[in-house]
Amino acid sequence: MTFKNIEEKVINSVRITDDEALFLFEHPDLLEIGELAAFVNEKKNGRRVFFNVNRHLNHTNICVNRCQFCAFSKNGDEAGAYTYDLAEIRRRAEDALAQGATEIHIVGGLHPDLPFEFYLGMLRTVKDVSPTLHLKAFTVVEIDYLAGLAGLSIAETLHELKGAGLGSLPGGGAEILTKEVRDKLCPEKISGERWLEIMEKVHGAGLRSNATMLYGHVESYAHRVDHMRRLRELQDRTGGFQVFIPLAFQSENNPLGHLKNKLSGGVDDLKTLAIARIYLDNFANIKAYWVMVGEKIAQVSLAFGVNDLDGTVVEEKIGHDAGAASPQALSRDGIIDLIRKGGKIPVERDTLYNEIRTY
Ligand code: V47
Ligand code: SF4
Repeated sequence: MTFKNIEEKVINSVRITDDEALFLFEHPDLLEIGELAAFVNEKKNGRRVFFNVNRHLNHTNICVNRCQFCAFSKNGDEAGAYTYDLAEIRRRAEDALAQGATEIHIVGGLHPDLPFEFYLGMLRTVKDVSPTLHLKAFTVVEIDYLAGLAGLSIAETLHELKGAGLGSLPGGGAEILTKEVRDKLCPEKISGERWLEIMEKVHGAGLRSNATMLYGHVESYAHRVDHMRRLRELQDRTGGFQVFIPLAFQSENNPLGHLKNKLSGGVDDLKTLAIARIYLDNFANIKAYWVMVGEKIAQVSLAFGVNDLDGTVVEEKIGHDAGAASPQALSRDGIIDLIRKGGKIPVERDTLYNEIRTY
């Protein structure tokens, strides 16, 4: 196997194999990989780069799970544990609307006591503030938990949540789908198979979703390829994923911190984004989440196959509790500037990737 063989396949729109993706991860020439990823992206998206104006809302950090990489979750009686009531949710949604947000991104811990009604009430509250706010809410890990709370099937749970205003799902909870990594990272969390099974039902219910991959901890390159293979296979069946988002592990305030993967760093961030663009040929969008990789790597990644920079975010807890050095928020003008200075054309999108405005 040589880089040239892989390049030839990619240029001719032939799907690359798992072994070839692994070869790329081990290939020392970052710029060659980046150039190939940029070629694929240019063919799909030209010079246009998406962003959106959104606000994150983490309704509670109290969680019955103890994922080893998570610095956000707390026990109910621990200092810093919190749960917002519906008045607080309303206030934050009103604030987001006033800032021009088109999306509220809601995820939180698996709270031991909140009833299913609370979650329906939370969605209805945001929709009551404005029916135009798109609700991208709950990882499939939360969907599984809510179904248990409500005593409903996954399909029934999704139906209830949709009725209350759910518009799509974020891509969290995927971590690395491979069992041997998951056993080390998050043994209490649903399995990789269950994550995929629920995601398939989400897509079957007519909801679009995103897909993430948490990297840079205890996994190997082969685990990353295995993770992406499972996503590519599901995408072949459903077409329901909108975007792939690699999440760079932040190592502070969590039990896995001392194991910070020797592979991770700026080069690895760019390589991972570029290989995702090349390998995930059935994903339209590859997102650099500036919160985790920082604004500078996010900007440079636009030359490595990336066409989406997420959004304004406003109040980010999950990465910052774990030591992320990025700011809490970017303004709309700040993202536009980042994209323009990266030599690309900024396009504001809504959550479902409809264009709102080209700048
Ligand atoms: O599933 C938790 C990750 C995820 C850490 O869909 C960590 O548009 C790094 O999924 N270091 C939740 N990552 C966030 C998420 C997300 C973020 C932005 C956009 C979208 C989208 C989804 O955060 C969790 C986990 O993989 N995470 N702890 C950490 N220490
Ligand atoms: Fe809970 Fe999610 Fe943190 Fe795991 S990652 S401990 S499920 S909040």
